[in-house]
Amino acid sequence: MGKPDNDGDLSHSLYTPELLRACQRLPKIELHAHLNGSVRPQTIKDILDERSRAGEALPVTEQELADITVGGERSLRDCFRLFDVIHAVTTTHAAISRIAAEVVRDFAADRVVYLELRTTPKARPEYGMTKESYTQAVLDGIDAALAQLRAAPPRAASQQQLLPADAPAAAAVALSPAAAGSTASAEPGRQAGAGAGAGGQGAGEVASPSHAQMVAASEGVVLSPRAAPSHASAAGVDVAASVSSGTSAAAAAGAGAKGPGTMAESGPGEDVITVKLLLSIDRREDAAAALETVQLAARLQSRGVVGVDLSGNPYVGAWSQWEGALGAARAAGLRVTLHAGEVVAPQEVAAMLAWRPERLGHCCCLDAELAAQLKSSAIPLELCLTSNVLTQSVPSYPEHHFAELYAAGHPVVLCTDDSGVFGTTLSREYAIAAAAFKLPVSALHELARQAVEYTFASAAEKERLRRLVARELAELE
Ligand code: 6MZ
Repeated sequence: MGKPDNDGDLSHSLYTPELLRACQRLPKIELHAHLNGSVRPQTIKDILDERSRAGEALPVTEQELADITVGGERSLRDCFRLFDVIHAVTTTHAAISRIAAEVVRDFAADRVVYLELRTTPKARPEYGMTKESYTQAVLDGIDAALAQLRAAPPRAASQQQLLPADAPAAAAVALSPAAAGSTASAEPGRQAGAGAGAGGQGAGEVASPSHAQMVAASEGVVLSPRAAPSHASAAGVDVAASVSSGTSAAAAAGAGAKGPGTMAESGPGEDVITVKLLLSIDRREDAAAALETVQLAARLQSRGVVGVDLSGNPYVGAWSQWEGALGAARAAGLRVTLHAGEVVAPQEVAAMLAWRPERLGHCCCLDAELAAQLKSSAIPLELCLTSNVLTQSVPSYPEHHFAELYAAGHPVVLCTDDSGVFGTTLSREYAIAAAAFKLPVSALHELARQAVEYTFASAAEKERLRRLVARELAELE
């Protein structure tokens, strides 16, 4: 599991640092990101260190830890074993809040202006955790990150600077799979203090390197210290937080954002990241457990839960198990997205298409008939290039079905899936798409623009996002 390979080099050779930088400047929409799959590898290490210092027996072996931190190509089956390892580490509400806060800040740092994060509520009585308390911890972490981002000084998009590739890499950290097996780490140890109400910060939020940092380091791109918070130290500059203040973080105090999903109606110049939450049903869950998740999602709509996802090991479970719960989600006004066709499963994909979810994820392994049905359905598709290549669901970037669907005009949105596990960022996914499918800058802009239409945001929020994305793109044109 997790054998280092040269995929990082492969994608590296696909795009230039300049292209990556251009993609980092785009205002982007992320619609398919799993919380625990987006965890910073360093955070897993930190949590283990804390538990070790507390004298606890560690739940993972050295090898399993290396699998998380090194990355690289792994089969889908290995991927799901890796998620079990991550879940074995992230057993406290504090850890869950911390991860949620870091993930929000990482996406903001990557200039994501709207994030639909998804996670599987977990009932773990042995840790005093219910599905509800788990989800509250996630929401608390999101709130804490938003509070911190609101407190950061607003910066116009045009002020954000990326230093040239040959600038000194003061903040460079190499934990990335894109660095092909490098284990070097800057071991940043600064306490970042994520702001009021941070459930996860009680344990001390260490400025572990974000995916943006890792990708930037591997590309020789240095995120500008100019954007760093004034308290950042040379030894551990939290570039994630710093760049976020230059992207969507200008949720100026008083913008009125009240938590995830309550992005304020802000005026010109006030750029905020909006975060919504989807609750995932794990394919290992039976009908009753799936319904519990749906009911929880329905209760938490006022806190920014907008939908339900079906995900998990595609070799496990059957569609009939969850259809009832998904129907209840729909009846409660929740939107539904389904992982479909990550492996060959024609009957299931046909049933999913017939059910007509609001969005689908992946759809890698469709035969010609199903592919035609997908196209005629016009159901927007979340596509995760690196995830699909690394898990061998598709043979290579240029052969990814993005090309065919995009050419056919099918609605598609680029997403990261599991930025921690696959060592990627949304900017990097845009750069890979641009290079692999020879997309001009104007096409990237259009992809970013169109993504707004596929969000589960309300009509008013979509309108606001359209304006925000248009304004930021206009600054780049
Ligand atoms: C299907 C996936 C996935 O929910 O604990 N997950 N499900 N296909 C994928 N492609 C690689 N990647 C992640 O995040 C981790 C969980 O998300 C789902 C799996 O159920 C995994 O356990 P949360 O936050």
